[in-house]
Amino acid sequence: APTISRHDYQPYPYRLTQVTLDFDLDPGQTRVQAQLQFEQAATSLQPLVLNGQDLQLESLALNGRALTPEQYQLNDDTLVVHPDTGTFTLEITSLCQPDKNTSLMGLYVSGGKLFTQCEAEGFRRITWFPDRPDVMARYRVRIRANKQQYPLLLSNGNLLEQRDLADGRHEAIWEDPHPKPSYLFALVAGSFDCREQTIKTRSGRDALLQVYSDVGTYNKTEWALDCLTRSVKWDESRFNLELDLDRFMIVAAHDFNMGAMENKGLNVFNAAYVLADADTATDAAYRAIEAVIGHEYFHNWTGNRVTCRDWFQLSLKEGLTVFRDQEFSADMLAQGLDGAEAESARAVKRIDDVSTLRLAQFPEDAGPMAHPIRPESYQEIGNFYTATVYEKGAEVIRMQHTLLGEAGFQAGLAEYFRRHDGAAVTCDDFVSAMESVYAKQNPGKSFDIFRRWYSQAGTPRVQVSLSYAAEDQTCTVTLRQHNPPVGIEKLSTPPQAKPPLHIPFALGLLGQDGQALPITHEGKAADTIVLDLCHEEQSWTFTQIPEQPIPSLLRRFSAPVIVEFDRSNADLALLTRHDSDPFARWEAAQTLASHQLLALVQAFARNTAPEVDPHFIGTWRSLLNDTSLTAAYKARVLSLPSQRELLEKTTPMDPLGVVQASRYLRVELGKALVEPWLATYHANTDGDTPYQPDPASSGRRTLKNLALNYLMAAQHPQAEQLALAQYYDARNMTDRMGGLSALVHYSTSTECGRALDHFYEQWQQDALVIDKWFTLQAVAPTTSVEKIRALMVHPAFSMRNPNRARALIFQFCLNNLQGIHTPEGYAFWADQVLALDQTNPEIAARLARAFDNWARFGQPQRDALHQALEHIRQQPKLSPNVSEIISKALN
Ligand code: B3K
Ligand code: ZN
Repeated sequence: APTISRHDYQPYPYRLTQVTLDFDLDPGQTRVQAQLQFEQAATSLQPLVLNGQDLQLESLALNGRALTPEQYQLNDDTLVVHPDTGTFTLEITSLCQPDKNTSLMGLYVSGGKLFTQCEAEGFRRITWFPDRPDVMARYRVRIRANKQQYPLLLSNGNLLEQRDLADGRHEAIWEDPHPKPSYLFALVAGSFDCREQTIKTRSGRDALLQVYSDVGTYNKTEWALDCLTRSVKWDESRFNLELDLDRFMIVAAHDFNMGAMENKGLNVFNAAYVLADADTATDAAYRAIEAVIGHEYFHNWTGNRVTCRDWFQLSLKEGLTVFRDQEFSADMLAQGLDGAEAESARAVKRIDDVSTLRLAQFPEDAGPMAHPIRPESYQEIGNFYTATVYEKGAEVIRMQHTLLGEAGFQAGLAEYFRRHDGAAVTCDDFVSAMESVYAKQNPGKSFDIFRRWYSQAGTPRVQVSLSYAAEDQTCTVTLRQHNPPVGIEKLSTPPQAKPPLHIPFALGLLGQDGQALPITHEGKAADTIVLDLCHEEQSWTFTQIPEQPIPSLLRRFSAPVIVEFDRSNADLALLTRHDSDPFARWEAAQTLASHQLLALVQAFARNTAPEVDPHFIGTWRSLLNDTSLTAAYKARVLSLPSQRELLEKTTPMDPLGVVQASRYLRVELGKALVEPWLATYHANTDGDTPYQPDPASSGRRTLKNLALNYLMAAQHPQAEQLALAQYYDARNMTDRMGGLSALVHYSTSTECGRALDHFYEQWQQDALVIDKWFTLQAVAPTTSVEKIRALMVHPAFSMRNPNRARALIFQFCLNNLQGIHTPEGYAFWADQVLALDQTNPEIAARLARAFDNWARFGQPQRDALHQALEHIRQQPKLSPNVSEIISKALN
């Protein structure tokens, strides 16, 4: 496939003033009549190039006159027309086949209903069109379909008319008053339950909020509607942004490639991010639903009102909207709290987000797919909905928030909307709006250096050194940044030198007793200061520091960088006990745990006796007994780094050593702390209180389940009984899964299999719960490829359903290190990439990325992975999606 470069952007030579679409829906063959009104935008009349894919052209007319095949060019994926007037109407009739569409892009069938997914380039599967985000138009849509099969016909905007037709058909006419790019178009048809509520927006307008889901699932949409209502309110109160629609709809689909889609006024969601009740959804699912509903709703301003000029600017909307949903979730956790309590509640969210960043984005930024948050080129845009564009993009927004402060950030955002409302713009436009406020706050300063975050890939490393002069009570902190070459940059000789970035580095100092030492910086004294690192190396000297301090570094994770600072485990232990920044405190505990785990990996590699440092156990014990910590926070602090996180820290990567070390340490921590784990387990059991997904009680459940896992790991004589009782007696899915998961991970008895069978019996009608059943087995340490293959022929398994494929195949390939890092494992992975590629290239390409870091493994994994990648590459007819990933991995 050809490579598309950011620098080749050309404006479209025509404006599109009106789009009228007529749909004659039929799953076998849907007819679409499009009427497109164009207006010349370039200085001369140019050929009109439209995109199309898997369409059959029935007829084409220009200004009411039918065109003969000699008058246009119909190519594989474009249709070229030659207008002879500046203003003209093009009428296109085409056919598509929703029930043959397994890619889930464009118009497709799921559960007997019809859905669309258009971002990024799916609209071209619906009709020929200028399918690019900078062509915005008003849409009027008429949908006709069989009334019994499709009683509900939805599209964007307002419902103008609905009436019955002959032959059992009916029609609905929708009009969207807001001009939009084609990627925000949506259509849904089928039979649904609907939960709705009318709310008043801040200016006093009525808005109808609706959640549509499968018939029979009305009882599972209360939380979703509540999340939507809170999202609307929050965007008003925190961001001063009001809903601009009379009607806002969310529809749940069971087959969906991603989490959800922010189509204007008609969000289509993966059902996993809509449906929840106490019996079927875990606390984590409730929080995820809140985050995704928030995210899609917030896109209404950041993405829809102001959209992207081209797909290289994707982070303009995604990074910003992830930042907004992260803040929404944090604010929801901290609701009703203030001071240190609120900060600790927010830190829980920050910890989870930073863990995701390190797990998914840091490796991406160090591997063959490394790209700046604003990529320079791509072959398939579907491959660039990445952790870098989303999560690192959000960090880049967060740094601007840190540099400007909350009020300054809000002023910058207001300026952004003042300048660009209704337009399709670039990341540079966003930074310029923010910079206008920054320059006012900081005369003479600019974002010239900051902007490099948009063009530079790779995770910066920041080396810290600190010197203390007792005689004059000064402390000098030196920060030095490196931006090593990554990805394809490594191929150029000599490797490209990369300039320094603007890194806001938050810092605190602790005395030897753990108390905060205030720092005077820029005329103010504070416990936490933010240093502006803009050069390769900079030093700051602080006065009136009474003793040799222990630094607390990169508080709140103020920049997406790796800190390099050698320090003793004793200092780390002090930070885990006393750091007043809850993020940095967690970080210290994680670093201690990593040191311990890496020592164990080494011991196993050298065949020496594994040893656990008693001080480490002591630190864990004191954290476990610390009554000042909330349960949710405590659960984060006492969770060991995941196996995948640890794997990233081994050089060369040693998956089996990581599995052994992780297991060993969990057993030892379980045994050494049996009493406090048991006490913690019982103290956090909620008894008869009815289930609520609130932060406090869900924090207790997380901690209780963590305790259960440690007890199971230690093979405590009561543990299995506790787990079984918790599983069978549970009155909510969090407890039920907690019990079952502990059994699946640690039990050696036949009770585990019985519980799994019981679970299936109980929940076989509920697809989202059965996904969990597949996942549990996929990640169980005893699960082999053979077992996965057996599960794939289970009647409930289907490769066509992305949730199911993710639950079993992706989970096994990504999170079962022991099972996948075998010769059969790699062959299995390659087979599944190829199988998925036949039906759903977007999903296949995601799985293909599982081992793009193959070159960092030790032997024999490295050669075996290379061979598996080569095997994929040699197949004829790879999709452009998979082909881009594999060729970059093998570069
Ligand atoms: N904007 C969508 C992404 C859909 C892309 C599919 N190829 C989801 C989101 O970020 O809100
Ligand atoms: Zn998004």
